[in-house]
Amino acid sequence: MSKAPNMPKSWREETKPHKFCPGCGHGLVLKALGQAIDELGIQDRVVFGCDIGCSLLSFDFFNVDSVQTHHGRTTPVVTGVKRARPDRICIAYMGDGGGYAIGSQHLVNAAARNEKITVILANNCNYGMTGGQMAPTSLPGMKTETTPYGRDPEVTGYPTQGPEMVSAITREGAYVARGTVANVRQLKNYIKKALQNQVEGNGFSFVEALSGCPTNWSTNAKDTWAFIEETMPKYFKVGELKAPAKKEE
Ligand SMILES: Cc1ncc(C[n+]2csc(CCOP(=O)(O)OP(=O)(O)O)c2C)c(N)n1
Ligand code: SF4
Repeated sequence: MSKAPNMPKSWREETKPHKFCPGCGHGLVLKALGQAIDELGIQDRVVFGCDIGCSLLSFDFFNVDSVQTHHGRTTPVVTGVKRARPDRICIAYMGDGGGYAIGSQHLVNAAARNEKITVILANNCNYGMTGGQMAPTSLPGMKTETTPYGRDPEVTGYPTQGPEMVSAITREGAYVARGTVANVRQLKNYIKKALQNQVEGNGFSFVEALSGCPTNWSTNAKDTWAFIEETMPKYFKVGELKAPAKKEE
C-alpha cells in the first residue's frame, strides 16, 4: 500500500476516465464515496480496500492508500489494517457477490465483532465481472446467465437482505443504511455518516448501495433506471436501519 508517486498538489484538480461500462452504477457509488471523504477532510487517513469483481476497477481511482484483495476477502484485509493502524479510516468496497456470497462469513464476523471499519457494498443483483451469473441478491424471476428461465426462489432462495442482517447482528455503536445510485446525495450522506461513525470510533459501519449493471441486465438507459428506481426498492428498502445514539452535548 503506497501512495501514487506523482501525487498531485490537490486531488480535486485531478480526474481520470473510469473503466466501467457506460451506465454502470459503480461510478456513482464511488463518486458519493469520494465526495464523503472530501467533505470530511480525511483523505490523508483513508485506507481503501477493493474486492475482486468490477469493484476492483477502482483500485487507483482515489489518491489514498489502497489495497486490492482476493474475492470476498476485502473485509478481513481491511480489518487487519485497522487493527494494526487504528488511526486510519479503513474502507472495504465490494459487490454483492463479494459481500453476501464468497465473503459472507467475513462480513458476518466483522459485523458481529463490531470491527471499527466501514464496508460499502454495491448491490447490482448479479455477478457483474464474470458475465451476469445469479447472485444472492438476484430478484425472484430475474433472468441471469445461470437462471435463464428466471430465478426460482423456492429452489435458490430469496434475495439476501444485507443491511437488515447486519443491523440484526451488530451491537450499539454500529451504523447501517441502504442507499441507491438513484439518489447520490442521500447515498453520500449515508456514506458520510458511516465514515464519521468510524472517525468517532463507535463501531462497525455498513452501507449497501442499490446499483446498476446494464451490460448484464441487457437494459437500455431507460430500463436500467426503471429497474433501479422502481423494481429494486420493492425488495430492498432504502433508508437508515441503525445509528448510534446521539451523544449528550
Ligand atoms: C476465489 C475466487 N472465486 C471466484 C472468482 C471469480 N469471480 C471474479 S469476480 C466474481 C463475481 C463478482 O461479482 P460481485 O462480487 O457481485 O461484483 P460485481 O462484479 O457485480 O461488481 C467472481 C465469481 C475469483 N476471482 N476468485
Ligand atoms: S459488467 Fe456491470 S458492474 Fe461490471 S462494469 Fe459493466 S455494468 Fe458495471
